[in-house]
Amino acid sequence: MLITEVNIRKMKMMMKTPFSTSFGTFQHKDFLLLEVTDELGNTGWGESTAFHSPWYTEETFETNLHMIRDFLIPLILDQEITHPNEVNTLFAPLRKNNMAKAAVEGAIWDLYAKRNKLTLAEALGGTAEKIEVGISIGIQKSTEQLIDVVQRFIEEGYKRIKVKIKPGHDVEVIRSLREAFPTIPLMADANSAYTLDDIDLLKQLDEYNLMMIEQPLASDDIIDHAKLQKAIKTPICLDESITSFEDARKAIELGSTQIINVKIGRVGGLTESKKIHDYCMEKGIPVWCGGMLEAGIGRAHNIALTSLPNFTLPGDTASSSRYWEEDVITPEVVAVDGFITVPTEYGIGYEPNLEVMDRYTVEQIHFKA
Ligand code: OSB
Ligand code: MG
Repeated sequence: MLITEVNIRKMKMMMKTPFSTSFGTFQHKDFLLLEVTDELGNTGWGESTAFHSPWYTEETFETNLHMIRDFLIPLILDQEITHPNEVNTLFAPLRKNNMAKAAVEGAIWDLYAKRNKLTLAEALGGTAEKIEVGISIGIQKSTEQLIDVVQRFIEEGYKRIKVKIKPGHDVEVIRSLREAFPTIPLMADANSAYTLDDIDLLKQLDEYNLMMIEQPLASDDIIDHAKLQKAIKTPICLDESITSFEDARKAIELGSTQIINVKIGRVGGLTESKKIHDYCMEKGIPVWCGGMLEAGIGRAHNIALTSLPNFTLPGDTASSSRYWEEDVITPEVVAVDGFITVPTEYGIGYEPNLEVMDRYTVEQIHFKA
């Protein structure tokens, strides 16, 4: 297929409720939507998942725009691509900037699937008809409020509850939650807020039967995580530290992680995500699909990826309505009793809702071969 056109939309959407983590609070999301067109008029959609500030990783939506506009589009425009697996190789001379690369690569995967009359899930080799999802809950004003929020999401059927922790907001919070909900599948995400000096505190979490603790230590570390894992029983799940297949291989080899959170953007695309998935499956390491507070296009990509067989733990891909007043796809993503049905239409399986999209589009930039 020949890529003949690319359209970038700069988007801004307000979150229904602010989302707080150890590194900051999200009130809105600035992001990019990409539409690629081939010589036959097929189209594919991608979403850049970077945030407005470099809190989670070094990328931002502005650095993504710069990379996509000035470096990545020139590499794919007027370019013959046989399979989306080739995009990784085309982008390899450019270092990092994984979320920018993933947005473009994702659009090409969608285009490829549509052109070949496949669902994106099928194109990736996924087989699940429905996927199990959990929910990630931001830091709340009080523990009472957190318990109310957890109660509400359990009633909605989410299959596991993830709560954010940070220094001063950890063991006591988890203790209260466990007391209120003795048997729910529960986990904590620290977003790199601790160091090995906190080892005694992190050990205390072993009492509360957590499924895992996500990214307790530095965002670029795999050495200290291996030391920490030797000292605690709770399985460590790496998020920020895994930016490639090579990171995953090394972290598993060192014993730094027992579970991996795969985010398509963080690892640079669907091809790399699948490579990590396959390797983890071989090594007996379960994976789950993380979230970046995506709008519908990104959410659809997550669902397709999660249909692969080693996504055995519930991911963070919740209903569109958990984040947005209205989403940019039709139908919106809906989790029923903690399950999302993998769509059966070709490509990402959801229609872009241009009317809604236009309402939140700040600017469009068009490229033609
Ligand atoms: O660490 O997974 C994370 C949100 C923003 C930044 C980082 C993370 C998160 C989440 C929410 O946990 C994921 C989602 O619901 O999309
Ligand atoms: Mg995380």
